[in-house]
Amino acid sequence: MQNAEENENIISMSPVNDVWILVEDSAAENQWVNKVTGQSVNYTNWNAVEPNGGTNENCVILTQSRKWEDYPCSARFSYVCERSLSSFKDD
Ligand SMILES: [Ca+2]
Ligand SMILES: [Ca+2]
Repeated sequence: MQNAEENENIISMSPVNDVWILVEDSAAENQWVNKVTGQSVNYTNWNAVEPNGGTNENCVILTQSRKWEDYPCSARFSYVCERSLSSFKDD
């Protein structure tokens, strides 16, 4: 999850369900990290009252309102996987 465009892309791929995005603050509260890259997130799109879960909610879902909400990591949602285009190429 790098930017607003990617946010939109994920919404368009998953028109029905809320989905996990691989962003967590499980290591340090309110220090949101992209689990794919290991980097701090420089783009966020929190819903109005979010994040509001403190240490009980360390994972992030992308809702149909295009906003992020922190959520307990034990909940079940679909995952969105990021993959670079080169990994789809044939040799
Ligand atoms: Ca948290
Ligand atoms: Ca929350």
